[in-house]
Amino acid sequence: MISIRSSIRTIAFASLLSTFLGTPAILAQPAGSLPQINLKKAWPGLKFDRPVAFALPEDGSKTLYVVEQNGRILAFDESKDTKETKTFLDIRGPKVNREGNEEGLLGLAFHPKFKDNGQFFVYYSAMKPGKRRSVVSRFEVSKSDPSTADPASEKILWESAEDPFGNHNGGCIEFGPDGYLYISLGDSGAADDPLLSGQDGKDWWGSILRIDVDKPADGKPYGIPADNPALRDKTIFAGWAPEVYCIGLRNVWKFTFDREDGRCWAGDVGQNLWEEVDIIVNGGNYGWSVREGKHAFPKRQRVTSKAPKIEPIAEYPHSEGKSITGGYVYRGKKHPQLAGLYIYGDFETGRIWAVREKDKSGKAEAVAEVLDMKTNPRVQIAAFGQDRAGELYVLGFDGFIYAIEPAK
Ligand SMILES: [Ca+2]
Ligand SMILES: [Ca+2]
Repeated sequence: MISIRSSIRTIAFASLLSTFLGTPAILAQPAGSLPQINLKKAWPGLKFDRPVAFALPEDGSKTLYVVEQNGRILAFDESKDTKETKTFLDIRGPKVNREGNEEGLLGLAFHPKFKDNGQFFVYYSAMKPGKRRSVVSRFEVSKSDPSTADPASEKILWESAEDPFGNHNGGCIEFGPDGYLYISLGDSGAADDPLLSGQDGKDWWGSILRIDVDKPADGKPYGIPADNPALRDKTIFAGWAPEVYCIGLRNVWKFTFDREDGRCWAGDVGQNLWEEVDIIVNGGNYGWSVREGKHAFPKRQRVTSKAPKIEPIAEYPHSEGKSITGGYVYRGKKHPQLAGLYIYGDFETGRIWAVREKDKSGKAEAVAEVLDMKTNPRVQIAAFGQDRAGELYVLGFDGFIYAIEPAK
C-alpha cells in the first residue's frame, strides 16, 4: 500500500475538502488517474560507471552524451542497438575531486551554437591546489577531430567560494531558452544550513545562478544578464550577488527547462523530512532554510530575504524517498498520454512520480506515483535524460539507461 500512498493522500485531502464545503466528493482530475509508466533498458549494450548526467547538442547529429562522475564524458550513437561508446572528454585524476560521494564531474551543457563554435561547459568538484570548491569550465572540441574534446582547451569560467563540506554541491548546468547558463549550487553542506546561506542572496550558496557565457564583463570571464534580480530591483533584491537568479534552495541536484514553454523545473533535495519540486522563476525564493517542502523548518528562524517565498508544486515525505532527482516535462510525440507531465524520481528508493500543473498556476492539478515497483526494476535514479525527439530516460546508478514508456 505504501507504493500508492501519495495518490491516496491527494484524493483523501480533496475528498475532505469537498465534504467540508458540502459538495459531493467528485474530483475533476483524480490524482490516481495519471498514466502509469514502465522502465525498459534503452541501450542494453551500454553500461556506464556512475552515470550522473545526460546531454546533447542540437547540432543535427545523432550523438548522445553521458557524464560519468569520476570525470569522463562518453559519446554514443542514439540508435538502440549501439554497443560502443567513444570517449569525448576524460579529466579523471587530480583535477576532479571525488572525495565526497556527491563530488565529481556532475554537469554538462553544450553551447546553443555548439555546431558553429564547438564549445561546451562542464561542472566539476575541485580540491587542488588545496581549496574545496566547484568549477564551471568552458572546453572546445578538438580542431583535428571535432568528435572529441580538446582537454587542453579548458578555460575556467566560474568558481565557487571555498566550500567547507563535501556534500550539497548542486552540480547541474543547463542553458535556458534565453541563451544564458544556469548553475545550481547547494547550501554548502553538512546539515541545518550551517552558513545560514539559504535566505541570503549575498552569497552564491543555496541558489541557482545565471550568467552570460558570451559577453565577458567587469573583469570576469562571463557577463551578468541585465534582468538578473540584483540588477532589475535594488529594493527587493538589495545586496544579492549579481549572479544569483533565485534563492532558498538546499541542494538542486537537477533542473531542466520545459522545451515547449521554456519554464524551469527543479528537484530540491530536502533534509530529514520532505523532498520538493519547484518551478523556478527569476528572483524566486524557495524557502530553505526556514521551510522544508511546504513545512516550517524550525531550526532556522532568521529570515533576511525580502523576496516572497514560493511553495513547491509537489513534495513527498521521507517515508517514500530520501533524495529527489528532478526530471523533465514530457514533450515527446511517441506517448501522447504523458504530454505535459513533469516526471521525477528518488535516488534512494527508485520511485517515480508525475505532477500535472493546473494551467500555469504553479499549483498541482494531480500528483501521483506512476511507476509500479512490483513489476519494474528498482534503480537508484541519478538523473533523467531527454533525447532530441523529447523522449525521456532514467540514468540508473546500476549503469544502465532506461527508457520511460507508458505501462500497457
Ligand atoms: Ca559542499
Ligand atoms: Ca545564498
